[in-house]
Amino acid sequence: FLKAPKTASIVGCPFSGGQPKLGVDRGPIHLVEAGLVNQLEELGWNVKFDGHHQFEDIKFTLSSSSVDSAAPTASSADNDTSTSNHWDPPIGILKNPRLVSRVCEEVAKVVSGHAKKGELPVTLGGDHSLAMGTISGTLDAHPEAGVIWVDAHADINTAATTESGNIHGMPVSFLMGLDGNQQAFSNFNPSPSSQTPFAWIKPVLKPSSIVYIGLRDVDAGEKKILKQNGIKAFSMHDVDRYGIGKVVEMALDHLNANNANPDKLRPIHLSFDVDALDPSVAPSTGTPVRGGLTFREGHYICERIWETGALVGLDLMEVNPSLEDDISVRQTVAVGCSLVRSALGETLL
Ligand code: Z70
Ligand code: MN
Ligand code: MN
Ligand code: MN
Repeated sequence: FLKAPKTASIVGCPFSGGQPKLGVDRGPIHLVEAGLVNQLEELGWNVKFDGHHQFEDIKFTLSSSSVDSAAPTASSADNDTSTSNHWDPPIGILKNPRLVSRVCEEVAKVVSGHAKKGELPVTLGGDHSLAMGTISGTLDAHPEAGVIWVDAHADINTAATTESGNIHGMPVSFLMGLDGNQQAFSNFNPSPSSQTPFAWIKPVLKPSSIVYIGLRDVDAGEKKILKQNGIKAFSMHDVDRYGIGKVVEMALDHLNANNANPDKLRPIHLSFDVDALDPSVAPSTGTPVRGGLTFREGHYICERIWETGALVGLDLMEVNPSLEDDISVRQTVAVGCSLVRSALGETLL
């Protein structure tokens, strides 16, 4: 089986442009300040962390190359993702499309670079649009990898189905190169020569290469997409019916169903949105949905995936330390750290 990497590379991504609520960009800062690096070292990992990534240069480049040079220069408004920057007007209703795309392109390079050196990239978000970068990066280094996506949401809207225009609800559709994006972008393309901002994303993720766990807030358009593409998804209903133990086995079996080499599990990228957990467990997140995973169910998923020895990439997303009271924030940050520890080999005994 896969040899477990001994070096974990923390990719801190203070980014919130994929959704409108301020504060999710401070998630990675809180997770690291809570001692995550030390905690992983105590588990025996060599941890690489050279500071959080700064996306300021991307904003600067985008704003200075803006066609709309007569508009006032963006300043304090740059951080306010609830209104669009003059240099990044919506495409259709998609908000901050150029910024999200460029940030993810950079994250993809960073994650792929770490993974190709045999390290385990651990990306701390930030909002879940970042997974366009992390999964592109993982699949660049491990083309045969499958994805386990743990979330209350399917994050598979296309430009044709999204009702919010928030790109954190869309990353999976871009990774799959779903039709709804191409069509919508060609309708809104301002000049025939200009590429859509997301042109760099290769449609690397096959519908059979992802499994969801924890879904309970899926848009009507997304349900159609899941059905039409035959995508495997375990909702909270399935967790209730089968129990989390069985659900994770079925998820692993699905990813390995057509595996040419049954003795060797496919590599796994685990993308964990903290809102998969019940709001009583992880209250400080942008879109809490009741009826979520318990503390143990969330940790069990991480522990079991670690146990396979196949983990090659990990995301922990959507911790927002500016939502709810201090105690809730501390609780959510602590749970985030402990999910990462479980995925990196912390055992109960
Ligand atoms: C909705 C949308 C979403 C997270 C909300 C919600 C998506 N389906 N994802 N919070 N983490 O806007 O597309
Ligand atoms: Mn780095
Ligand atoms: Mn998500
Ligand atoms: Mn979610």
